[in-house]
Amino acid sequence: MYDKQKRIHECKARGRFRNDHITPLPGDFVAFTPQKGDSDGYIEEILPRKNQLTRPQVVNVDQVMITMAVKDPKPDLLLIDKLIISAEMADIVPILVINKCDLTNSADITEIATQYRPYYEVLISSAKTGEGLAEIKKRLRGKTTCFAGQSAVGKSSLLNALFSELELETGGLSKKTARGKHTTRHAELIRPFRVNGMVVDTPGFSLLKSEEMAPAEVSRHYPEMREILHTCKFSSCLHIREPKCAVKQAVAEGKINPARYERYIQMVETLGSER
Ligand SMILES: Nc1nc2c(ncn2[C@@H]2O[C@H](COP(=O)(O)OP(=O)(O)O)[C@@H](O)[C@H]2O)c(=O)[nH]1
Ligand SMILES: [Mg+2]
Ligand SMILES: [Zn+2]
Repeated sequence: MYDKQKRIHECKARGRFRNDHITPLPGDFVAFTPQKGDSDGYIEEILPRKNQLTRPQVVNVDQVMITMAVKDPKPDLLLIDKLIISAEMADIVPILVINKCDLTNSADITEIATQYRPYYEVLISSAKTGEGLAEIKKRLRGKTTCFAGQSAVGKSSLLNALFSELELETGGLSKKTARGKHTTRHAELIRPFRVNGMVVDTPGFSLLKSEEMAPAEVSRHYPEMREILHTCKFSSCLHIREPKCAVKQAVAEGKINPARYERYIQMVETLGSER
């Protein structure tokens, strides 16, 4: 735990937490009593959490670096859209990272970036050449950040490149070091900044808790749709087959990206069929 002077205290949880089945988790803010010349302490109270991821167990996540590769693997933009929505539902700011930019020309990158740029921050990187790493690092400082995205997009490689002390497993292989093999199959919590700022490397797929959502709610999580929803003829409009729909109108006028809209329909239809 860090105090106001930003000193570290190694704390134990009071026994009553165990009795109440409360476990302090990475990312918690707590009230604690320092002991023995300030180096130790007891956690007295866990302050309210703004969110909680289940796998990995981490709380108070500020932002998620939703990572994709421009190719190898081909970006799954429906997954990206889902991750954005689950992040926003948990009060986590989504930031998109398009990695492996060394593998292709800028037209491919622009095609993806323009779908998101008006509404979300989009960073472009290469763990191989180091391009864009400084931009990512700047945004990690002082925040609790989770990296998420398809397997093999380069999440662990980015973190290794950002923080030279890390030896995360990449490409399914351990980074070979003098100290031998480092094998980590589960999520890793990393505290790369001396004072605050924590990073969670998740293996492959989204580990954000998926929330229950009614199909009619989906469009509220699209910034490009949100402002015009109230002008649809029907308040229950799903913006797919209904007449006098402001969203369909905006797509026709080129104000909403057609690829994003196509994926919106897929999202609503899968939700509908799961119910
Ligand atoms: N060319 C290129 N390869 C990369 C880049 N980032 C990661 N890789 C490679 O992609 C593979 C998967 O990377 P990894 O970090 O394990 O992905 P993760 O599953 O998202 O953690 C590895 O073979 C990496 O060497 C990059 O920016 N450019
Ligand atoms: Mg990894
Ligand atoms: Zn509509």
